[in-house]
Amino acid sequence: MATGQLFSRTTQSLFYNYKQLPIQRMLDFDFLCGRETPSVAGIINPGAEGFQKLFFGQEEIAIPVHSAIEAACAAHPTADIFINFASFRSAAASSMAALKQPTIRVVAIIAEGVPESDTKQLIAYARANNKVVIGPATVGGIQAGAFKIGDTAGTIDNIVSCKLYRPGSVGFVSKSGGMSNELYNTIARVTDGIYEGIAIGGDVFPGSTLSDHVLRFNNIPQVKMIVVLGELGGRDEYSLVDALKQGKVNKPVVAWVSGTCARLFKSEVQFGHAGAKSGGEMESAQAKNQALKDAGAVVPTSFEALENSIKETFEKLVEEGKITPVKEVKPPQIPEDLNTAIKSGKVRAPTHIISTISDDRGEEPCYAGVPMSSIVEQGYGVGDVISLLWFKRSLPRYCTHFIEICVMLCADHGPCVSGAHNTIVTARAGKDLVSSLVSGLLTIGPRFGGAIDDAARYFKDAYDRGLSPYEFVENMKKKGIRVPGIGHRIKRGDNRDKRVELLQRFARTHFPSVKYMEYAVQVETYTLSKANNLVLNVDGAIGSLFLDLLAGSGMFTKQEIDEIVEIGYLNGLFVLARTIGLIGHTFDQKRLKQPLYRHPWEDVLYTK
Ligand code: Q5B
Repeated sequence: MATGQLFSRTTQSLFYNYKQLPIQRMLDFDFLCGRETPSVAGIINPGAEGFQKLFFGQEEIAIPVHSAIEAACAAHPTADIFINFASFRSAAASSMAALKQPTIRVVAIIAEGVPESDTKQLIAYARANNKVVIGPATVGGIQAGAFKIGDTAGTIDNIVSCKLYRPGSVGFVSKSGGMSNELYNTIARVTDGIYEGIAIGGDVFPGSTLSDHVLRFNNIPQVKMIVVLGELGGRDEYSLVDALKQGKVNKPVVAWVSGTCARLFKSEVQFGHAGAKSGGEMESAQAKNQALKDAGAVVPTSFEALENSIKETFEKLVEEGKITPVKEVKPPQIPEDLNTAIKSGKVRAPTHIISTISDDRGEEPCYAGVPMSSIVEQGYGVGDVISLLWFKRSLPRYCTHFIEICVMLCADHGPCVSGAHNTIVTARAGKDLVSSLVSGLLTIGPRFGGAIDDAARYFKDAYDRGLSPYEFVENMKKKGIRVPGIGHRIKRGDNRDKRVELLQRFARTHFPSVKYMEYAVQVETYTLSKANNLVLNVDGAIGSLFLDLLAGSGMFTKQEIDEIVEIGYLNGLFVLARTIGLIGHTFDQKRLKQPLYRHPWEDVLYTK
């Protein structure tokens, strides 16, 4: 590997698997460093295409999303870093596909648990083709002030406090991603900061090794000293020992191999990383620290002393005039995300919707405060759910039973009524379920099924004002208004609507009072004296009986009843019920494979 710079201020990457947070963190880092172009040129999200909106400073930018690696590389030929956030199951295959792209130079693999045999193949392919693999099981790496992989260095606050927004003089390589954060901080405290930091990952076979990066740092003129953080297990550190002994590294190296505590345990201990377990003595932290020291690295006596070793090495280089500490710059302020600011109580924002009937933010959705589990466990029915979601309260059982009877009785009335006819015609025109359904629903109105609200309004007004049925009907006639809830196309005085009879019988048995319904019956008696089809129809029966339910249940104030009638809740019962039938008619037509409907000419009066 050797050679030098992996990244620069113009480096761009392709990000595999859409993960909003690490991408946003990369873009925030870009802004902090004053980059002109975002470091993520494209996102690869298998199976998805389009754009993802993300912030670049204060502005939103649209980053192209590609469904395949090949397409992304073709669209962004200058993006040469592949940041792979695939799961351990698909990380190897996607990394190999990326390595095979001529435009990709470096692949960073974040996933832990990639099979070692797969990693070995990736390493072999990368070596043979002069490409670099960072990871697996890594947080990535960073070139201060230039380019950052994914979540490296954590939050923006941490990046600012570690001065990673501008380059320093220290090259740093670590096995551990978590510990690299710690060391970014330490190095920022006692030197002029990081030039580049790489976490190679904690697997037994890392895509690139500690010595690979040390030798590379040795070739980067801006890197004046190198800090290495190894760990027990494996022999990676010995290739660095060899490089030091062979004089391949001419910059000061401060090194520490952590895991010296392993000797305190009686048996072998597996630490956090797959590779972090001491096998033989050679793999112990003590042996590796000693070997590094013998090879010429500055090795402290403990991890606590590492900070001082770094400090002394840096100050010596300054004294010798080999380092002129960089001038401090003030990074720009990254605008805080609204959600974070709200959470911390710094700002408040108006909501755009108000809702009082349901809430799905808790463990389970609630209808008017009643959790789903209670609805199921307490044997609630559709009537109870309607009473919660429409009326925001649990109504007595006879009321919810009445609602359920309304739904059942109005679910369908054959294929010839307006709604079913429209649905059938639409379904036969090849339209889908929702189109067929709404085409039928749209016929519900003042003449068909949607007279319940007006029936309730007019009957209530007439009854409450004490009008006799005669006065009421004749007043309506004078105004030229048909009495809503009265009249039917096929039902007659001698062929009553069975639904009306059933509803009346139920209400007479269970309702405390049926005064509005009795008034409607008196109106019917009068209208029937005018014409035999002017029966109390199903809309009129439901409208008048619901007035009785509202007034008699004791669950509603007068004001609430007026509001329900005024807003017009009750047509909802017909809409809800008839939806069941209209869906049935749609399925029926589809099942019967009925062709396009055309109305017969003979059934139309053509006239001038
Ligand atoms: N006349 C329902 O009319 C219908 C009068 C009236 C005073 C009245 C008509 C009407 C009010 C709206 C209403 C719901 C259009 C009906 C439903 C669901 C359904 C449907 C299904 C299902 C029927 C003949 C004469 C005229 C009119 C007079 C009629 N209605 N006078 N008040 N309400 N009702 N809708 O038969 O002197 O000859 O000029 O608008 O409640 O939709 O099964 O099909 O489940 O699907 O076409 O049950 O009653 O009568 O228009 O020929 O009128 O009676 O003024 O008098 P028709 P028309 P005149 S339930």
